[in-house]
Amino acid sequence: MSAAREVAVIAGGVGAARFLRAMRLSDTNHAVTALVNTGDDTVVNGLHVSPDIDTVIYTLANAIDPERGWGLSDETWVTMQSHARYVGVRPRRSTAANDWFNLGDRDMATHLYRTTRLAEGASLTEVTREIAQAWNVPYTIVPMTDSRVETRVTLADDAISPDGHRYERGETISFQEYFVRLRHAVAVAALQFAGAAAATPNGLDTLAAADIVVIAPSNPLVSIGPVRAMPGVDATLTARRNSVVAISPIIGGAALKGPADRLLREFGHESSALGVARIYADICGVFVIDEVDAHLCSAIEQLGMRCIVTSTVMKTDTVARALAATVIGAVTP
Ligand code: FO1
Repeated sequence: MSAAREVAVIAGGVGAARFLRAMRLSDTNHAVTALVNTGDDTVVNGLHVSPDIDTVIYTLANAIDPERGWGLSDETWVTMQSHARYVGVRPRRSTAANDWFNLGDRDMATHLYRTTRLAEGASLTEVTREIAQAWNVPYTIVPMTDSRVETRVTLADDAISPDGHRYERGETISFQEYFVRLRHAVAVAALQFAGAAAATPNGLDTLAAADIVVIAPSNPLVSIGPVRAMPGVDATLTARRNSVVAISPIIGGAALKGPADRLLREFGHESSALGVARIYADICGVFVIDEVDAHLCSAIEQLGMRCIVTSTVMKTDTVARALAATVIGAVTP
């Protein structure tokens, strides 16, 4: 068992949540702060939803639905199904009775709590702390900012969603419309992190002072990208680059979940661990890749990074625990 360390984890959704759970499984009581992407946040049926924060909290609470990777297990969908009554009377441009972004009945309590507390004047940081406490999460979960930053996606082609909504080429839509309504099965021409340049990032002091910073195996463009788009984040990481460890979310050229591989190609990157390493080369000194990508190690090291090869697919607790130990062990105290 290694000594407890202060660890900051820059986190997106499912991959990050699984890595944070792996940290919990490892034997040592590290003091972990997760700085979580909020570019995916959305308002659904009047409720403020923070998908990545909730995925992290529910996973650490062992309450996540393991198949979907989002929302709660043993969920019911009565409220969702009850929207059907109102769909026919909804004016054309209204977002009422949203029936494509699925909020389970139990999950909805979280969004009701968050929305009410925000309306009472609490910050997203405070509300997130309260929600994490309610779920007995032992780590500090912090939204990347309390300012509003919105990931927006510009479509490269005309598209039609499975529920029949038509989108035009060049149209800019919210991240959740792209991810959920269009099932990220459309070409993307541009990404924007609206509000990021003017946002105040949370946790810059933690990013500077932690013993280790981990960039979780999250989408480098749409999960880690919004965090990096805020002032001071890249500079803080660059200044301590040798103790920043990133885990590749791309394994054997593909993402385990989500559109990371497709987006990398669309934005001119290689869809490989090497392609991700190039994106992180300025801010990160240690890059962890899966065994299937071992042949990429020397090219990654030519970027001036240390490359570590290990099992990164956290299918079993044994693999997860070993990955967490390898990542923490990569930086000497
Ligand atoms: N993902 C889906 O694919 N379909 C959904 O209907 C959906 C609903 C949802 C509700 C709450 C929540 O916290 C997450 C939800 N997600 C859903 C996941 C979410 O869109 C993605 O995890 C992220 O934004 C990408 O990291």
